[in-house]
Amino acid sequence: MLTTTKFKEEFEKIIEGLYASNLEDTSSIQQYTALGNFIKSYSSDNWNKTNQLYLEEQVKQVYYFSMEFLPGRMLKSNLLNLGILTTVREGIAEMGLDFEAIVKSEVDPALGNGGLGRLASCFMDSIASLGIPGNGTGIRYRYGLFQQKFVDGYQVELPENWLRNGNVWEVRKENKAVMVRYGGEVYLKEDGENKLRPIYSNTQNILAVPYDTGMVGYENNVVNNLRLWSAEIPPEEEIRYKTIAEREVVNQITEVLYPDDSNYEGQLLRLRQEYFFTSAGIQSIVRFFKKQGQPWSDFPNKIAIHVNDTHPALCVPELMRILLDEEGHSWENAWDITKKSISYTNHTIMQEAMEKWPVDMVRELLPRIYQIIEAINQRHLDRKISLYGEELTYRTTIISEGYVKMAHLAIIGSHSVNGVAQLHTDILKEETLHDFYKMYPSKFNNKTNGITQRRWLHLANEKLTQLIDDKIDQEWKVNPAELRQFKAYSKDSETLNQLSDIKLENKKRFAVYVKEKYGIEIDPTALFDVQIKRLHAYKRQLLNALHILDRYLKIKEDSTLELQPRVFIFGAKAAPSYIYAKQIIKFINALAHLVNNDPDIGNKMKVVFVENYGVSLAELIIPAADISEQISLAGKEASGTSNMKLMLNGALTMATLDGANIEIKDLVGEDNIFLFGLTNDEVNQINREGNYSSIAVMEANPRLKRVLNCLINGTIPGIEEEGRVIYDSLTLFNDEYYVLQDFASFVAAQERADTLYQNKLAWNQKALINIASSGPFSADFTIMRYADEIWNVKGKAEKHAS
Ligand code: 26Y
Repeated sequence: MLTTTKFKEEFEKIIEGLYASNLEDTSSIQQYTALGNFIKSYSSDNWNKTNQLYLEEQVKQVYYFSMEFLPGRMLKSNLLNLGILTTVREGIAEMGLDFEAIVKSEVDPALGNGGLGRLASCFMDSIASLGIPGNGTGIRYRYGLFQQKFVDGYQVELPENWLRNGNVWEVRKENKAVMVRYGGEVYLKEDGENKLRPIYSNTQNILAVPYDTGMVGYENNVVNNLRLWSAEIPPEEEIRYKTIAEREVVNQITEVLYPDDSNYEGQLLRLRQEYFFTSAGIQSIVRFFKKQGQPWSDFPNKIAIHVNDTHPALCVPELMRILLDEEGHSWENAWDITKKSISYTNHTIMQEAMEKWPVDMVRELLPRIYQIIEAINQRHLDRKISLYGEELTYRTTIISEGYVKMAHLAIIGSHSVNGVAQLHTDILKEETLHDFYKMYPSKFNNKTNGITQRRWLHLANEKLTQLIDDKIDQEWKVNPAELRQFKAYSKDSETLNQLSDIKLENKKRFAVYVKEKYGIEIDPTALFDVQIKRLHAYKRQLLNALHILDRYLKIKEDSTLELQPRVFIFGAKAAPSYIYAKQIIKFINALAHLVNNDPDIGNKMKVVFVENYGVSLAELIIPAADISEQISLAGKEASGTSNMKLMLNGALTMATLDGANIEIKDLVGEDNIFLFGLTNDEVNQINREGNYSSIAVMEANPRLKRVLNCLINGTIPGIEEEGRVIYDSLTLFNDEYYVLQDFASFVAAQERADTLYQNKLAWNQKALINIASSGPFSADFTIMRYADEIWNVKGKAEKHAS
């Protein structure tokens, strides 16, 4: 047991050892580093023991391959999971230090774009907390996702040098490095035993060095591993690199994260990145497996390889390459092992985000891998044509029209394909991947996303956590389904008042941030309306903005109007190359400027667009939200996960029937959610009929027409160009995402929300029901399903019953 006294002693020793100075002379960054070191050594025993245990007991392990991880700050989450948060916080306070300042000194590693990366990190937390033997595999980017600043309302991107002050959590393991080979020539040569062996020449060899970070499980003594790979020049090949430019090519491989999440760009460097970490990861798995000395036929019983979207889909040919070329397996054998070991999650149905690589590029960069992909494809076609005919089979080809289609490779090379919410999986089966579904119906399954309640409730909303503990005790912390017991308090006025006090506190905390950062005063008693996610046309931040504009005009028209005061909060980064998204940012910022500075408006409305939205800001905003805007066009958002986090913190969802919103609706009931807009079926029908006219919709709705005119008539200063582009996209170009079609029902739903907010009791009841219904979205449950139904791995203790 750690006592505060013991902690203080050790902490002061670390400070002295690290900085040769007294506490008073240290900065909060130094204090943070010291605390990080303390935590690392406090948990190192368990980290080591966990590794040893997995090795000795030869348990099956999962390797979760993801190009992106968004772990958020780790100091507090590690303390929480180690069960020493309270002790350490007390100790820090007793030494006269500022705990929150120390916490904020940690950089938030932005090694991902959005939902997919954050999901990977929620999964790491749940895998460790369930005691599942699991490892993350990814890239140690030198620079994370760009930092976003607004200059005159425009997004400006700055480099994110997250390693500036070092990284206490990672451990460099140069003794576990492996070599990744690119380019050169390869040909197959008889090896004397009647086997063809590839001979490589002129390859470029890059050293992949792993950096490991402990993934601490919740109060269970488990510490799993997240392994991020970094590219270096192999020391023995230094002599070959004559110029700085040549060296740069190597450094570039893991230099920076691609900042795009929905628009595929066929860049050679990205393909290099993808092969770099999949090859390094697979090599290190095979090395570990061989160390255990088990028969190869046991590989799929000991190893589960999960590919998070297609970015790591080269796992398929890379595992084949090693089995064939280095371990001498027959094709049939290698293929059997590969398919049985690998599983794949799809995160999008947006065509423009589907990865496909030009054949020439793959062949040149990865000649042997390309040969293997060709052979996989040929065998696939040969086998399936007789069963499914040419037409269907050719639609499933991996290589076509000069491209390698990564989703096809991932599906053919794996035993499981899952979507991330029920509707998404249905769309994959019925539409996007229908041909594959016909071929392999049993591969397809749904795994609705989940979130870790530890970060998104325990840490982000300590007061609410305390209230729930007081009412229903602590069992929900290890079995989140128990949150449903909180429903018993939905008519208890004392609890409802406490709930609303907590929300108010959280709103005040956010208001302080807004005031300090932007000088904008927001009223914590107003309704806080929140949309936080990447900026993309299909997510329809525009619809939200048009509603704001509509309100603004209403108040301008009649200043005596009694409207529910609202604060509209946005957080969103746009991909640097996504011009339209950037124009929408400028438009919203200009609208915010207009609204916030208009004396006629005052406190009736404020618009805040926070800069540089990311995990840490989400932790501040989500507990303060009253309304959660989940307003994508039905059929477009695979799942969404901020919808779950906001619900867990008592926000009511303003939702289209898209992604996991549908499951939220099923859990809370239609009375506890605001639904609006076209359904997926309706969208399909309109698409089929092909007679949508956004201009007709605009002409039929004078209020909408008035709003749209403001984009081009100078009402909003500073958006001459952007206003025109947006106006045209919504009218002339017929509004691809049906923003205008859904406008009227959106505004009506917002009016219902205003009315309900007037009735505090009714609102708080619904908030409570949302919190109490959110247990099933725990990532712990999602991971249990992956473990049972896809990976076939077991956790340490079956204490979590669903
Ligand atoms: C190929 C490259 C351009 C690319 C890079 C990143 C393509 C996609 C992505 C990331 C996609 C992503 O974050 N998708 C989101 O995944 C979440 C977790 O499953 C879902 O909740 C969310 O609906 C989906 O948009």
